[in-house]
Amino acid sequence: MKTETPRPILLKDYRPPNYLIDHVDLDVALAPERTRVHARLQLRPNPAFEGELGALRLDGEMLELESARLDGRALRPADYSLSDKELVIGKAPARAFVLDLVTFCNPEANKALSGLYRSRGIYCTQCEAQGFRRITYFLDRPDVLATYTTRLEAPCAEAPVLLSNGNPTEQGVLDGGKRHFAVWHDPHPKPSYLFALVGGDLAHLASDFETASGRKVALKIYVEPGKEGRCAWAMDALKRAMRWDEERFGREYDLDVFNIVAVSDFNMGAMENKGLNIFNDALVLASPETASDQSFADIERVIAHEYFHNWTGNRITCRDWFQLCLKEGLTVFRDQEFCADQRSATVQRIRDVRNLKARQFPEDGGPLAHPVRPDRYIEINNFYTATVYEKGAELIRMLQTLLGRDGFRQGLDLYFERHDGQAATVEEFVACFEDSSGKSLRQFMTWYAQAGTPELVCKLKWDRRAQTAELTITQHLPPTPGEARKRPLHIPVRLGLIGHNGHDLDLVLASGERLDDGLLQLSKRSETFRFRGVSSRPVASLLRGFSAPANLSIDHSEAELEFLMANDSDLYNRWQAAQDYATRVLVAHVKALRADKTPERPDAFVKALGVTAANHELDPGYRAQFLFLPSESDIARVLGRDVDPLAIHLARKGLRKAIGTMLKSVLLDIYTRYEVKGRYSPASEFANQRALRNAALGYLTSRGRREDIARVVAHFDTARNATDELNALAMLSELRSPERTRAFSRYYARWNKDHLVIDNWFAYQAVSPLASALAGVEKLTQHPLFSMQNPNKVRALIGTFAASNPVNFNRPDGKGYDFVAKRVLELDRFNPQIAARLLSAFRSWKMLEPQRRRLAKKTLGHIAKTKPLSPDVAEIVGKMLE
Ligand code: 0A1
Ligand code: ZN
Repeated sequence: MKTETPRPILLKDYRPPNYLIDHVDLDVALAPERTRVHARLQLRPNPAFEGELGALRLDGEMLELESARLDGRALRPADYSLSDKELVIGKAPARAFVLDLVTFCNPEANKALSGLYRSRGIYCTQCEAQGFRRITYFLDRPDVLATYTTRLEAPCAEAPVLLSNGNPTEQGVLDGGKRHFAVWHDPHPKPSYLFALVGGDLAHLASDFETASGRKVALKIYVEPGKEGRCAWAMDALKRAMRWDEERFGREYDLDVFNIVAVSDFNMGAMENKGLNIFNDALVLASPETASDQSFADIERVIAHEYFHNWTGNRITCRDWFQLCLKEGLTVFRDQEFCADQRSATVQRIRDVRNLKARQFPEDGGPLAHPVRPDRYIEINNFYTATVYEKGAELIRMLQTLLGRDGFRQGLDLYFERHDGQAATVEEFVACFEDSSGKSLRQFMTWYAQAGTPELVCKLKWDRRAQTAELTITQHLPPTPGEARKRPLHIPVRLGLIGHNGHDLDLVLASGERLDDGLLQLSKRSETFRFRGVSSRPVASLLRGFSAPANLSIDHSEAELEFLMANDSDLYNRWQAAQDYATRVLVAHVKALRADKTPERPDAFVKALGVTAANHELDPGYRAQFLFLPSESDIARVLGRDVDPLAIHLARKGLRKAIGTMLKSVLLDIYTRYEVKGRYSPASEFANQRALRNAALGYLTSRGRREDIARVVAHFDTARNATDELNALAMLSELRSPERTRAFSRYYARWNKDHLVIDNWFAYQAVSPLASALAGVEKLTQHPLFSMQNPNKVRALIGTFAASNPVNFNRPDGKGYDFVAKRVLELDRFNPQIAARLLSAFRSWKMLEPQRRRLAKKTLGHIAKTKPLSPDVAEIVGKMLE
């Protein structure tokens, strides 16, 4: 392990590669501890490279080089040099040539899960971002695109299934049937990070798909034998995604096969390798008993996401890793649009915004803030962030808002036409929209380069005599690390002015221009918009549909918030008004608690909430969203400083109890009315009913009376699907009662043979707000079913504790911090990516009240001083303490 933090890599230093690799032949003989890789690389000097050609520097890590031949001639030791990072051929030819390299790697020992590794006996690969260099020496950068022919060989018994990218071309047996081989050819030039291979004893579910132009595609989802029955939903989602991409964006699939493999040890959610997506099995396997509605929805989204990458990421890839948002932001936008079409668009938008605010806003407001397109990094794996993904998607959505759906589609079509087969940049992408629309997006580019969440401070003045309304919007751009002064952004603000009768007013600017779509475009620091013909005092509904990733600040009275909750024609903003109102109540409650005062009663808010909860004309899924209060971290973010997580927890608990008590009859009615009878279906219509019903049950349980506990226990005992069972378990986990212990024992007895489902058992213990939680989590790290080497287990137990249990992670004695820090350091020895991710749980430490802040800083200081540290952890802790 390297001990020093390497120097950052800078965007401005980008140079094209001096050599290109046109074709790669790989011959891989799989063996657990000594896999042999023969790579034949067809190289040539890059005509686009300026200056002296220089040495050929091939990336390589954790490899043992057996031999190297250039155009068939063995290289002598003097011809090359070797380090733990590179193979350097000092005088490579200035013409096309062939390099044959034979190397060995050790998949069994690979616990970083990057490169070639084994997961429960299955060989698999993860090459994004820089894992291919752990398979062979290579120009391991995304602007080197090659076609690949891959031959895999293994014992039949150990790996009866052998897969790689592209189409299968040949297979056969060797050694009298003991061994076998398979050859795959991928005709689409791709960067090395999209390479994949799989070998193992796998079962599969097969289906097929015919593309719009008549190509027949064989679809297969490979899983551990015995789990084939849990793939149907993923297969269904895949086919819907394939059709949707044709219909919405005109994108067809381009190979004869599409394979998905689910493995149990995976650092992230899934990976879009060309024609061979590899998934974390948690995002493939689903049955009514084992997967909640949330899991079904996540599977649908991620299956679609990886599939959509085939065009946005694979056919057109990134020139360099600074351009990561080019594929990720765009693909997240596409998966969001897909989900919105499959389900209720408003509910989907609310979910996406909740997720953005929960994950990206804290990143943008803390020491880890970075632009959607960063201009420096030490370890690229640290930049697979909510900013690159989710804020990146918001930038694409803003483009669509600014250009209109048709204008956006034209720009995207041009992008596909112009850059198919290339490694592109954000500038090239945005230029397509400028060229197709004729509009300048120069100022819009600032969104890509500037970190931080803008705050829009809005003031509305109404002039009764002149019958005009004047809206002033000022953008405040808070400083972020290394960037004190900011430039104003080009911001689409969708607006409605609502009259006293609850209807939207016509928006006519003083100039006479009508704003039929309600879209204002902000480009200066402060701008005033005047509307005429406004005969009564309007209520402003701003940032409708969350038209830009910004914080909105406007002085709405409580009566106005209630009015918006009941009347806004934009359902997203109705929900937003309820969240704002709840936040206001909760913040006041926290402040009262901290000042030892009695908080005001929340009756007006609760009554307003009750009106929507009881409105059976509204979609149950939407009403469930209405009922979900802002999270404890949301409240912390709004407070911004001097945060006391315990006070926040108590305030929220108090409001939940008040809701449960005041709205008891509405909630009971929901609970009885929305019981879903019959066979389980993951379709959103039914999932929404379950969501509303479980939300109601949660409030009723928070009252804590005998009858309430009996109700949730019965809900748990009689649950016929994972959603009801898990919701009840979550509610019971908050109680200090024998029912809690009994529920966890029953859950364990039922699911301990299922390595995926049992993760819930770990997670729901980790999330408990009870004072015993930390001791419980520490003990669980010794449990025979727990393993630090399995990222899902680490996420379920330690990740949940650190990220979703603010009260106990932020214990006033600092023991929560110490526990997580210890685990970060332990993980860092073999899986730096996961270690660095876990460490990000400290990202909001600067907002804490002084005592906790001091303890968190001490813990971070201890991590920073530890040696050795991976570059991954060193970079994060360094930024955290800057
Ligand atoms: N490109 C994948 C996510 C991914 C990124 C990095 C990985 O390893 C470091 C693995 C997967 C996606 O967006 O789904
Ligand atoms: Zn992606």
